[in-house]
Amino acid sequence: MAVSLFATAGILFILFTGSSAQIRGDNLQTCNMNDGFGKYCPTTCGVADYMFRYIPVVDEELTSMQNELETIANLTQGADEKIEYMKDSATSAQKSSQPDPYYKRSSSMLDDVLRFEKTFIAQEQQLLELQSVISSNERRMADLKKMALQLQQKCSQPCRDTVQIQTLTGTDCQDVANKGATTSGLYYVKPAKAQEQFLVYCEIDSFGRGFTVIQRRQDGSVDFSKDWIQYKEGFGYLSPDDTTEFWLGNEKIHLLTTSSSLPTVLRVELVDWDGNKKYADYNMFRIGSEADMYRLTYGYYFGGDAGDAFDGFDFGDDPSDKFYTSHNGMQFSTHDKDNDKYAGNCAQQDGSGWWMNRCHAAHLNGKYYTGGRYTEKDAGEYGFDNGIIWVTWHSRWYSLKETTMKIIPLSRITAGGGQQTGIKQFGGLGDA
Ligand SMILES: [Ca+2]
Repeated sequence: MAVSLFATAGILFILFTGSSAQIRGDNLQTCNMNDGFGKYCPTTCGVADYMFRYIPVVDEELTSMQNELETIANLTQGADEKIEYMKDSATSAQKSSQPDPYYKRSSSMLDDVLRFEKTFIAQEQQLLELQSVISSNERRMADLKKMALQLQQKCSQPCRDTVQIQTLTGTDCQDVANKGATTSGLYYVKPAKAQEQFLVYCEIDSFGRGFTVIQRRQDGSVDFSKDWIQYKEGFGYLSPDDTTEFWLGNEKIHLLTTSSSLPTVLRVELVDWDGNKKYADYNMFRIGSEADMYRLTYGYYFGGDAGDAFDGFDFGDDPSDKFYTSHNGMQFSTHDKDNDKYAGNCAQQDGSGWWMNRCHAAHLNGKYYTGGRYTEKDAGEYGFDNGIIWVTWHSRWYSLKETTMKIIPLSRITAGGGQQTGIKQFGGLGDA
């Protein structure tokens, strides 16, 4: 009896721990950088699917619990009858006032009956408690089912658990475009030096230009305060429709910019909170190897209306400002790997990974500030300018709304009629 009760309690315990872990959403745990690019975080569709998969298991557990309860109920009923029978026979034994042996036996039997009755009452109490636990559990199950149903209704469209990846591949997005790809989206590329292919978002325009996007900010949904390994491998999410934020990863950017002897142009595109768009181009853009701490080098500023923030900026604090905020030749720093030119740790103070000097005039991996303007007080513990900054356009206390960093071979950047075309093309607007 007791054994069977404990077993029931055990099942209940498993059910409870199981269901609470489920509510929290195990899927979230798997949605990290190790999961690789190209996968969405669990969508509501994914959660609904998960819950529906889970319901049959719980149903089964509930059924087996109910069976268990029925067995117990049967046992107690049997015991009930036994007690009645024992009472009856004890009474009849007393009534018959037979000589001692019988009376002794029946009185010790009565003691047994009393003990038995006590246990019985205690067990009945336990049963009641168990039953109330079960019914509250059933209520929770019903709530869960309702929630799952609501979630499913929200997913009126088919769930997109997998991301659409284009079939063409190449050494980079320009190569993919040269092979005939005309649609922006996710492609596998394999630069000459790469051991294996990896996924990138290719922005392909109507001039057949294929930009390989290496950084994207647009809504602050991804935290860019990450460590060395994360910046090395990349983080955030790639999406086929350019709706998500990410850092492609220093290793991949290194491979993309050093596998070919042809010069690569970095195009920086920026959008402020009034919807204004500007850009800056840098020719012969290269990111060194990890041994050289992913050092940034470029040949020269190639133009653009956002200004040359990579060259540093004279903030007016000190004549050396411009020198110490330039970025060409700087190694990459993260909070856990300080390669900057500052006595302190720029990346730690600004909560980002970047080619820090002492510290920056351009800072596109900075903290996302909705609305743009922020102050020393907003900047937390250290109070430095830690927003998304391009200081030749907006001040360091203005954080940009959107940024894109993308690369393309120099030979293709002017396709379609020079820089002006580049501006018009920006943001997917218009044709020449
Ligand atoms: Ca330092």
